[in-house]
Amino acid sequence: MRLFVVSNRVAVSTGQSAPGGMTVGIEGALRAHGGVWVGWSGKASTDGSVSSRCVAHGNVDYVTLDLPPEKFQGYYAGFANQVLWPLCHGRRDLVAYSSGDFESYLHVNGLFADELVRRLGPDDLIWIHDYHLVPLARALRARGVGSRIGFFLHTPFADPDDLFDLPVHGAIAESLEAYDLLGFQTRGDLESFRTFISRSRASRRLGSVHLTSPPRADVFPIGIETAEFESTARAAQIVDTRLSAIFDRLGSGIAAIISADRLDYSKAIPEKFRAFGAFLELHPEYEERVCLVQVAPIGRSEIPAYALEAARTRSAYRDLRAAHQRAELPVAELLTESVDRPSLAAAFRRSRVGLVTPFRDGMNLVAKEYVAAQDADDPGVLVLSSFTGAAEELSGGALLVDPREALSVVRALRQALEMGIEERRARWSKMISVICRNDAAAWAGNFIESLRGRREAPHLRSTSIAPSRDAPRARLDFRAVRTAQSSWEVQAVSDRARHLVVGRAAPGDGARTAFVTNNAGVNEFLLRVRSAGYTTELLGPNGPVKL
Ligand code: GDG
Repeated sequence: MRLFVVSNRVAVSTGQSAPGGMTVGIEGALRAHGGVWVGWSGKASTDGSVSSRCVAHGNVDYVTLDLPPEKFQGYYAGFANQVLWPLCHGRRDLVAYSSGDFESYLHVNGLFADELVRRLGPDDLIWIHDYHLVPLARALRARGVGSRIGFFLHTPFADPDDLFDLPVHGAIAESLEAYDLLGFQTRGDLESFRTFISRSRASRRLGSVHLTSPPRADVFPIGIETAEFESTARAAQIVDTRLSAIFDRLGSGIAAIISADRLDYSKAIPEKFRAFGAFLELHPEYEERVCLVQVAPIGRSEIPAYALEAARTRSAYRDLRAAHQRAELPVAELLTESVDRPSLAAAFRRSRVGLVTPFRDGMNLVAKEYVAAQDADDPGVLVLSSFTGAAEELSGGALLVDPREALSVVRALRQALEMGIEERRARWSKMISVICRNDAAAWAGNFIESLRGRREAPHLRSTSIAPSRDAPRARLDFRAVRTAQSSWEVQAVSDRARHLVVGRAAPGDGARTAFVTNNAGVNEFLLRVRSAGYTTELLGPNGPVKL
């Protein structure tokens, strides 16, 4: 079996560079199985057709396609980024639908499918990424591909009402239903997906269309390469000259507040500048003691809403600087070009606060990277929008805010800047344990295992129960595997079927609960499980048994 990953862009890796979050998870999975990564090259083809090239690194082939420019516009800048992206981020006001763009979107997905069909073998597994490629499984099925096909949505799932307003909502629903497994960042996204599909099915049933059962779907919150990012942050110098010029001027008495977002209206950068201005007006004692550093690389500038957002961002930045003129250190710095990754990691580590305040975000890897970059002895504080997927995982440690309410950001900034070392450490510990447990490799591994039809993910924790003289047959291997965002399956496998133990655990507030079913050897097992830190409940045939 080979793994085929398909995404709009491909990060062709030479193994030398330090790629970003999603890339690492995907590359790890590709290297583990051997595979192929297919995506757009970033270039237009010259004669209106598709040309592809393949570069091999180790056991991974990177296939990039040049796409015909007249179709690419409608696919990328049209339906993907002026219909699906705004819909998925609650901005139906920015939707610019045209049937021509949708045709181009389907056409380009068909071109991807043609390329894949040329390369696929019968046992290969296909993992498709993100909103650009929703129709790809359907296009593959139409070409006779019977392989397992999974889809992961990096953005939030759109509000079902908004999706239903699209003239092509039926085609979108049928495209989603062509997958064997769909993965989402949060429970809320999964629920929205289910609502959309069940309403769509109900409307299609009215037309007496025969329906099969809905596709499998689950929550797979994306992780980062935590250990690698931590060591980069610890070891790296800020070599980016623009960033180092800023940090060199920050004396020990001045704290940096850092943000890094693509310049996108979903990231609410102008609103962040305004909230920061409000913070300084309400707390003038911080006037000379903090500096907001915003890294915001510009992209998608061919789309009017992005050009407008860049202008709004620059204007809010100018207003902030004009209202808070300082002799030595500017109140804020805005870098609209990309910074190298080690410099960014090192800057995260040197910043007292990570300020991550999008209006809406599928996950937000910057939040996780900021946490991973911190010094365990003296960690900074994460201020995080409640409307990010990351908030679901990091709520135990981050200060959650509503980016539409400047005052909630103001309060959190003050709390962050005044927080003592003990509380900072306690909050950071909660976040880092989540980020370590669900890193990029675990994310990709969980998805792929699930797509292959095996519910158990790679072992994330395990303990072994040795045989004893009293119960020689009670040798049980006990393991906890993560099956979804907040659910663990506790399994114990014995040398005899009657010792099989299966249960569920919800990590919740840290209390771990194992439910076990067993008969012979159960006391030994329970003792061991408890001493491994689990509380236990014995399940009989009719439910829990009192111990
Ligand atoms: C989409 C979803 C979801 C940013 N500036 C620079 C730079 N970055 C890196 C960050 C981070 C990545 O880009 C951005 O990831 P995010 O998750 O924050 O946001 P999106 O780009 O919108 O990503 C999002 C993600 O997919 C994964 O599923 O979390 O919700 O929208 O890694 O560090 N990297 C460098 N220079 C920069 O200037 N090197």
